[in-house]
Amino acid sequence: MSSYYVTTPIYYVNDKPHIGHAYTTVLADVLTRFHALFGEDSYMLTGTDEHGQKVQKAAQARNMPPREHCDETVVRFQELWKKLGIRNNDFIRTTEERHTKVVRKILQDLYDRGLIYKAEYTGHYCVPCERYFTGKDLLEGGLCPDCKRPTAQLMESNYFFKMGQYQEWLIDYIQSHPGFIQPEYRANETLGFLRKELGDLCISRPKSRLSWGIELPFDSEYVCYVWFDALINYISAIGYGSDDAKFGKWWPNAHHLIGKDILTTHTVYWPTMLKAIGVSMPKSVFAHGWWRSGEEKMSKSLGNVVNPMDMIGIFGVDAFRYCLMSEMVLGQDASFTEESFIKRYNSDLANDLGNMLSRAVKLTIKCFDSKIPAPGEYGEVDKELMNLALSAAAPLRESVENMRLDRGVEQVLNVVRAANRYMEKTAPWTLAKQGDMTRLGTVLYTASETLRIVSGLLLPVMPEKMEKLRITLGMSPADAARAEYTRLSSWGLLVPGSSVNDIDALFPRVLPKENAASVPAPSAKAEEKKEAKTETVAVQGGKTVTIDEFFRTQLKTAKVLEAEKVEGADKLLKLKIDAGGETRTLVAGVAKYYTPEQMIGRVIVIVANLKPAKIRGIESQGMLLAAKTGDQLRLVTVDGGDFPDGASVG
Ligand code: ME8
Repeated sequence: MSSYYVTTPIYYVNDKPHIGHAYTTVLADVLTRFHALFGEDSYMLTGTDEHGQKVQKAAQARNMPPREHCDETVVRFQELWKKLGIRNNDFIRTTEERHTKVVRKILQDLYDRGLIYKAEYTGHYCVPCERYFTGKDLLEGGLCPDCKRPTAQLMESNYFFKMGQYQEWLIDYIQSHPGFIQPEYRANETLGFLRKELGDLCISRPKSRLSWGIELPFDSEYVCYVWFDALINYISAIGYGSDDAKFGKWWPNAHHLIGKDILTTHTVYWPTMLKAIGVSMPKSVFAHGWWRSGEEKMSKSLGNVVNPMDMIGIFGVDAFRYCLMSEMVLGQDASFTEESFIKRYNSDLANDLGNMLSRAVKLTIKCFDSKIPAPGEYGEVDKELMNLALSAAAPLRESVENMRLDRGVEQVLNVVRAANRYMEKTAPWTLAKQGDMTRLGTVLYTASETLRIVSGLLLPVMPEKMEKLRITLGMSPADAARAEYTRLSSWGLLVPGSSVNDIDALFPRVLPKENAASVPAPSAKAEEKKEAKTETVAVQGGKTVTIDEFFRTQLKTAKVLEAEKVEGADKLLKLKIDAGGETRTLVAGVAKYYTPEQMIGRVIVIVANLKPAKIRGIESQGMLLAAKTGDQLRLVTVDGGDFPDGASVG
C-alpha cells in the first residue's frame, strides 16, 4: 500500500487561531481523508510553533512565563481542530522533548561537521518576522521586504549555517523536479529569489536578547533561531533519529501544505537543511493563497480577522468545511465574505443536495413503507444518471491529485444537479399518484443509489453530514462511514428492503443577518389595497436582485385544505393550507377568479416568511403567488400538480 504524509505549518501560539489556520488544517484533513479513500495509507501532522520572539512577547504581555502561556494557548488550537472534525494522526509542540532532542542533535552534528560556524554579524533585523536581512534585501527606507515594517540595525556574534553553498544544487533540484514546489509559479518565485546570491543563515539568538528557545548544544549563551527549530518538526514527529521504520514509511511521501507567506523558509531554508543532514527532499511543498476579508488583507490591526468559531456557529462544522474547500481555487487568493459563504451554502447544500435527499426519502417513506424499493428495468433516462454517477469518482480523484479540490467538489455537485433534473423529468410524485409502483421503485432506487455515490465522494469534505445522509438512506453506520473507492464506482449496493430514516432538513437554509424579520408589516392602507389586488412578484426592467436577496423570500409549496369566503369582502377568500406539516391560514384576494371549491386540493406557491398581517380581523400567515394581467388572474402552481407540501421553490 502506498503512503501519503501531509503536514500543515505549525502555528504560532501567540494568538487564537483564525480562518487562515483553519483553512490549511481543514485542507490537510480533507486531503488525508481523500487519499485514504483512494486506498493509500495516510498520515496527517499538525502542531504548534512555541519558541521565539513572538511567543515570548505574547507571554510577556500576559505577564506569564512562556511555557505557561503556551500550555494555555495550545488548547485553543487543539480544541478547534477537534471541533472541525480534524483527524490528525499527531500533534507536535516544539517544546516537547521528542522535538527539542532532535533539534539539538542536528545542531551538534552540523557544528561538528563544520557546517555551522560563529561570526560577527552586522545586519538588519525584522522583529515581527524574526529574520535578518542584508542591506540590499531591504525596501526603500530600510523596510522589511516581507512585512514592510521598519527593521533595526544589529551587531552581534552569532552562529551561521552554511546555506549559501547549496545555492547551485538547490536551483538544479527545483528545475529538475517540476512537482517539488507547487503551483508552478511559486517555483518560479523561489528561483527568482535564488537569482541573488544566497547567504548563510543565522541560526542563533543571544540569550541576552531572546531567551525563549532551544539552547544551542555547543554554546549555552545562545538559543536556536525559531525557524531552524520549527522546520525540523516535520521529521522529528515521525521518528527521525528515533524510529527508522516509522520515518522510512512516511518521509518518502511527504507533502507540505503552507500559506504563500512562508514560501522562502520552506523552499530555501528547509531543503538546504535537509541536504546538509543527508535527508531526501519532501515530495512537494504546496503554497496556497491568502484569504482576504472581502477585498482587504485580513489583519488584527484592521480588525477584520474572521474567527472560525463564528462561522461554525452560522453554518455548522461540515458546511463550513465545504465552503472553505469550494470557495478557494488552490494556490490563488480568495475573498471571504459571509454573504458568499451563505450563497454557496444555500445553493449547493440546502438547495441541490438537501433537496434531492428529501425528495427521494420522503417518497420512499410515503410509498414504500420506508423501505428502499427494488429497481425494475432501467430505461434510458435512468441509465443516463447511473452512468454519470458511476463516472464521477475518476475525475474527482484526478482533481484531488492535481490539488484542484474546488473543481473536484464542483464535479460531484454537478451529478447532484443532474439528479434533481432527473427527478423533474421522471416525476415520481406523479408515478405515485398513478400507482405505477414498479416504475416508481426504479426511479427512487436510481435516485437513492446516486445519493449513496455522491455522499461517499463527499465524505472527506463533510464526514459527519454525509454519514448522516447515508444512514438516512438505510446504510448501516459502519457502511455509512466507510467509503471505498471501488464501491463509489459500482452500482446497486444499496440493499432493497433496508429501512430509510426520516430526518429533519440536513442543511437548513441560512438566512442573511438582516433578513426575514425586517419585512415590514403592511399599513392599513396597504391592507385595503391587498384586498383589491393579489400581489405578484415581478422584476422591474433594470432593477435586478442578487440571488441572496431573492432567497430571503422563502417560497414553498402548500396544499389548500379548506376555503371559504370572507364575510363582507367580495374579493377575499380565507384559506386553510398545509405547508409541509404545518397548517396555516391565508387571506387571498382571489375570490373573483376562483370559487372556494376550485381552490380546495390545489397545490399553490406561498411566500412562507412574510410577516403575518391582520386582514379583516383574520391573521394571514403568508401570501400566495398568482399571475395577473388585465382582468385575468391565475394561481402559480407546480407543474404536475401533485407535489409534496412544504417543498422549497426557487
Ligand atoms: O508562519 N489565508 O505560523 P503562523 C490563508 N509558525 N492562510 C493563512 C492566512 C490567511 N489569511 N493566515 C495564516 C507560522 N494562514 C510559522 C510556521 S512551519 C514550520 C512554521 C495560514 O501561525 C497559512 O497556512 O503565522 C500560513 O502559512 C500559516 O497560517 C501561518 O501561521
